[in-house]
Amino acid sequence: MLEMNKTKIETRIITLMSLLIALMVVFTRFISFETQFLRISFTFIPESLMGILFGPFWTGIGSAVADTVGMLLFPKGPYFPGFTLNAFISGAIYGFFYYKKELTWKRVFLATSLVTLIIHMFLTPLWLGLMYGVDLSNLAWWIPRIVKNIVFLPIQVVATYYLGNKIPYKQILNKSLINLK
Ligand code: FOL
Repeated sequence: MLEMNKTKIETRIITLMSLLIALMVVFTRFISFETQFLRISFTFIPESLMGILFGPFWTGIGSAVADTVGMLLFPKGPYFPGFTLNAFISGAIYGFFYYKKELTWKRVFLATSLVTLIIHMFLTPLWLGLMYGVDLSNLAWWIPRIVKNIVFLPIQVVATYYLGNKIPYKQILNKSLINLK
């Protein structure tokens, strides 16, 4: 009896993770703006939700799976493993900052700034440089990226704060898990 309930809880967790991974694929591949050198997406929404609920390790894994599955099913350009690493690191950062923590403005701003600096302003330009042979000393190339990140950072901070504080999905989830015990 106890074993069956444990299986049921695990099934719900796996189902929820799969749903969030599917949402990441949709947000990255379909509800996004993409050029060869720049992508604007709201993938941080399901990714942060996963971070809140499942922590750094599983969010890193989930984001990397979403990148790989998304590229396999809906290829846009050549597969490059650097972006899978990006997905893992950003997922791990959201999980590290948001799992079992109160989502204060400071905490959300810190996590978002860290992902912006490490992923969007350092690693992604590095991968794009390696992939397409971009000359990264060309300042004109950086302008759209810098503008995107300056505009997007406050949008992401406000959206994440709202997501983490105004929606009682956490209680809903806890209830549905506790009711199984
Ligand atoms: N390889 C893999 N593994 N995944 C990909 O998504 C991928 N995408 C491309 C090529 N190889 C890939 C297509 N090219 C950005 C721009 C172009 C691009 C890939 C990524 C980019 O600017 N990414 C930003 C924003 C990501 C977001 O907001 O979702 C980044 O910082 O990663």
